[in-house]
Amino acid sequence: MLKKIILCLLTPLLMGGCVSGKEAAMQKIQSLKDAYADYFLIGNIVSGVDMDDLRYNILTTHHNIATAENAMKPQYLQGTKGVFTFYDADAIVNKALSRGLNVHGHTLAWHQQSPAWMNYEGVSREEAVINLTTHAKTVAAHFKGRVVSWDVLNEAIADNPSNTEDWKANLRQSPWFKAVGADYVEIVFKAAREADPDAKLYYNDYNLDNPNKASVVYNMVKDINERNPDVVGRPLIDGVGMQGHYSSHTSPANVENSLQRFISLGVEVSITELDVQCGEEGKQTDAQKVAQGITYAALFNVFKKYAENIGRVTMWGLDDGSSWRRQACPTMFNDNLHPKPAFFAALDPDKFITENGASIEKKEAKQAEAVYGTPDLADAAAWSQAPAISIDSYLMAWQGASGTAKVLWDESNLYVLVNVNNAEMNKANQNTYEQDSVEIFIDENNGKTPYYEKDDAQYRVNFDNEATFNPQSAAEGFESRTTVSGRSYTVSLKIPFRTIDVKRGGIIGFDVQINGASSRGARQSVAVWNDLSGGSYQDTSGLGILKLTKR
Ligand code: 9MR
Repeated sequence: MLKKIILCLLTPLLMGGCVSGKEAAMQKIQSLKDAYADYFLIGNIVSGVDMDDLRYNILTTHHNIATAENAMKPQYLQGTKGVFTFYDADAIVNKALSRGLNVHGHTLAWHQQSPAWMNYEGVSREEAVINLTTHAKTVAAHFKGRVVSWDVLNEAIADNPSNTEDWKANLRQSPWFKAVGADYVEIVFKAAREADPDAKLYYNDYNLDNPNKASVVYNMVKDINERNPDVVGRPLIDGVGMQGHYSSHTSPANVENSLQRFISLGVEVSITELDVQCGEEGKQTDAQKVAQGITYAALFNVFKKYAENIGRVTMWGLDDGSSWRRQACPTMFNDNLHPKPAFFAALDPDKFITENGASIEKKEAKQAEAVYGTPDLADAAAWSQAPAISIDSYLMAWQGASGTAKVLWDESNLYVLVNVNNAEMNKANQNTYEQDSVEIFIDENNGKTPYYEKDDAQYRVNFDNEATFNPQSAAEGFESRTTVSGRSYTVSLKIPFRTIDVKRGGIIGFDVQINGASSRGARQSVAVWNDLSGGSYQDTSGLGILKLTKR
């Protein structure tokens, strides 16, 4: 007991409360920022809650740059037109500086967390430009000399871009875009450069491991910098921020490909909001902790490889308990502020992979059969010869709607019949994937690529027979029907083959997903056949295998 009390007293404050001898020994840990001193800055976020000493000590022990999680967003700095409220943000920034941290500014323009007056529906272009530039210039000037860099513009590109060559066509339909047009991007960067020419100016976005979205950002930065090569002595956009809200299923190869592309533009790249989801309901199994560690390790190995062009790697959350995704335990420290395996993985990736890599088992893809035949979509009996596939592996904790699928094929199309049970029949959510709906994923060449190629597509049909496609061009020749009975519904789909010749049958990558909505219109369950990654909408490597046979 005495020993434990002494240990408690000796355990440095930063370790978070009274711990056992074993834990205390384990916690005499190396500093992450020191381990990466020769590579890049290590960052984390600060919010009001981080201002207490214990958390702040962890922040300064392991990091050398801070981002305000919310305090520097437009809503908090200019909630009322013309009234700038810098008090909280100044307190955060000044404390960070006084404790030897650098500060990164987040964010001058965003479609979220911005006050309604700034870019309301129907605002004139002239007024919107004034609002945008006044905010950007005033805020950048206020923090001049205190921040090293800014996320000038956050999340301006739409999800699932189609024609990636035309970046303007892929801009999010945000209030700024609607009021000003595509040139709002340049306008806000120019305002920031004018107000603080020393700060590095970043474009920041999520899902940039998705090659299609990365291509759009690549084309945007390339175009803007080619047209603005010398704005106060250098190209207008200094850097691309890859947010890095990942999961243990994220492909490090995708992250690396995007990093390479951005670096080839001659800009700096930073990982700006890194977290790795791997857990449910705020809990992680031991296997999940290791799997999460493996992903952190693989990612940090990629970052080390490109360190020359990486400014910083910033984590989005000091600990699971305060993370915006606390249910999925995505950070390196647990709720008690103790380092998790993920921390040690980031600290020494190779060691972690050597010690733990073998324990990650590779799952074999499930296989199923599609029977030759051309059905009438209205006649479910037409699928009676095809074996049923169970769509009942859940991605979320809630075990909601599930079902079975049967597949037929002919020379032109795949025909899928999905029977869903236990559904709420809710389509209130504007996100179509949060409605009661089924999704079919097709990888015609079974290439199992960590991104979508030309032969890959996703088809979603809700219980009310409203269909959405990714890419949109997959809609051509597609047909579907639905019938509803109580809490069950049936979807039959005709999906044309787009890139392959299947005269003699063959093998394709295939999966089915059933999205279960709650009665309040939010996604509450996801059941799949094979791919448990949750990433089949952009990565075909986890799909099951469908054999097109003639009996
Ligand atoms: O972590 C932030 C959370 O506290 C806010 O409620 C949320 C509001 O949208 O924003 C979170 O931070 C986001 C960041 O500013 C931009 N990229 C996505 C982050 C997570 O949502």
